[in-house]
Amino acid sequence: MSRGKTLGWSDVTPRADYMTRRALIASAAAAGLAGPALGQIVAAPSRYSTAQTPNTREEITGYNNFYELGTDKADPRKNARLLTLKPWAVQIDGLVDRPGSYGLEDILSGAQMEERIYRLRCVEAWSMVVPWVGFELNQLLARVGVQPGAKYVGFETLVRPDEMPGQRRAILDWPYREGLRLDEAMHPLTILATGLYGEEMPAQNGAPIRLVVPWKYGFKSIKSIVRITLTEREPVCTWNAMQSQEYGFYANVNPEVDHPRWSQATERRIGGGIFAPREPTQMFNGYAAEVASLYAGMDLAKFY
Ligand SMILES: Nc1nc2c(c(=O)[nH]1)N[C@H]1C(S)=C(S)[C@@H](COP(=O)(O)O)O[C@H]1N2
Ligand SMILES: [Mo]
Repeated sequence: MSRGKTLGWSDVTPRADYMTRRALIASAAAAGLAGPALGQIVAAPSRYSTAQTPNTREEITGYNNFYELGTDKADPRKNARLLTLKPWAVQIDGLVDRPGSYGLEDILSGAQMEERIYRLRCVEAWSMVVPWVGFELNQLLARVGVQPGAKYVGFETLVRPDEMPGQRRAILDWPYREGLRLDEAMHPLTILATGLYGEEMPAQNGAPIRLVVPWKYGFKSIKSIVRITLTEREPVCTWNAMQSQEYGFYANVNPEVDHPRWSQATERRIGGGIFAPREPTQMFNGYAAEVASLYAGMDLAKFY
């Protein structure tokens, strides 16, 4: 981890990966920018994308978990228009060299955007494939300078009950909070997503900026982030704090460790139709080759 000097984006984005033209337009639009020279952008699929066919935009934006906007799967889309997305800032604090409130435009200005087609496995045993647009969280962490004592990263969602009807009720202990171990946060699969299907992130999917950690149950992928805190201690996570027997801190997708109230061995792919057979759930949601080494020697039934 670099420390002691101010990092420009060019210092932390060594790879020559280029986002698609559509993704670039989306991120530039999200940042309120005119956009750089589009002609120079080369479209290249990310090596981290799955070859599976993504779910439709209708499925991805119409079947959501975003309790701030309601608990029914159709509520978030219905209530999406209530949310004010501009201006948006993210407070970055705790064990970092350059704490502060970072405007979204600033965060996106130097980020190396890519399209990442990822599998998404909800702890409720349904799944989708989503073509996100985003950038690796490690880019932002390098830019703010992670201090040596930091071992975890905590995240918080916006609290704005007048715009988020779900927050007027004590469904969860607001703000929605999540966290990762620092090595999980630094992993190249872990992204901050600002769009999907090459367009600006719909509010119901966690606009303007949300976490995506594809090998963990969906509840770890916290939406509409306003705060990122580097800590020495494991951060409080909403679902884990509420029901720790059912939702662990790690929440790695694991077909061998059942939820106390249902099996995690199989999943229902959204959009498959009522006659489609359930699909077997894969260890680490199919990302074992990339992430299993993070948990070497850990008892995954104990650290669920
Ligand atoms: N702030 C916040 N983030 C959240 C949630 C939520 O209720 N509030 N739901 C989580 C759950 S359970 C899942 S499965 C995913 C769903 O993301 P999607 O609606 O984009 O598919 O978002 C996660 N992030
Ligand atoms: Mo979920």
